[in-house]
Amino acid sequence: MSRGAFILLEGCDRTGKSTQAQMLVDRLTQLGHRAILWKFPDRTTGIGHMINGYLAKHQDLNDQAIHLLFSANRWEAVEQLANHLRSGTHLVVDRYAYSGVAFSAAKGLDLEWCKQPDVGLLKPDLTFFLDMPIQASMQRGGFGEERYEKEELQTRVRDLFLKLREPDWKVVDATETIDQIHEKLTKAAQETIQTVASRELQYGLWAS
Ligand code: DGP
Repeated sequence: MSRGAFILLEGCDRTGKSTQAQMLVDRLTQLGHRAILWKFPDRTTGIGHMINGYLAKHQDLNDQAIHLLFSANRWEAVEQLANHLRSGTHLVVDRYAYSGVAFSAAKGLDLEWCKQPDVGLLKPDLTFFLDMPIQASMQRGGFGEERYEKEELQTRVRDLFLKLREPDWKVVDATETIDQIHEKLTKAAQETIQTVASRELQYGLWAS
C-alpha cells in the first residue's frame, strides 16, 4: 500500500499558513486522497493547554521550559502522525520544529541547543515556507493579540527560518493571491505524493 506524504507549511505569523493548509486538505480530498490537517502547537492536549496559557499571556514560563513543552507537544503526536502516514493518509501540517527553533532562538536561546529536543522526529517530505515582509503581515487582521506578535521578534524569526532553510524547501511568496498560492501548493503536493508513495517513513530530523 502507498504511504501518505508529510507536507509542512512553515512561516512567520499571519502569512496565511492556516488558510492554505485547510485549502490544501480540502483540495486533496476532492481529488480522491485521504488527507488531514494537523496543527502545531496542538492546544487540545495537556501539554497544549499549558502552551495555550503561555501564548495567551495567562501564564509565564521561562524560555527553556516553554521551548521543551513545544517540542514535547510534537513528540506526543509522533506515533499518531506515523500511523496516519503508514495507512496512506496525507498529513498537511501547520508549523513544526522549524517554528520551534526559530521562535525560541529569536528570543535569544542558542540555535543548536534549540534543535536538540526535536532531533529524530519524523522528517517532512515537502516543506513550504510562506514568506512575506513583516510589515505586510503586521497589517493583516488580528496581529498583536498573542505573545510573539511583535515586529522586532517576527523579523528575527524570519531571519532564523531562512537560516534553518533546507535545500529542498519551497519558498512561496505569501503576498500573491490566495488562489495563486493554492495552485502552487497543490501542484507540488501532488508531485510529492507520487514520489514518496513507495518510500519508507523518514525519521531522523536534524540527525547527522
Ligand atoms: P499559531 O497557533 O500557529 O498561531 O502559533 C502560535 C504562536 O506560537 C505563534 O506566534 C508561533 C509560536 N510557535 C509555534 N510553534 C512554536 C514552537 O515550537 N516554539 C515556540 N517558541 N513558539 C512557537
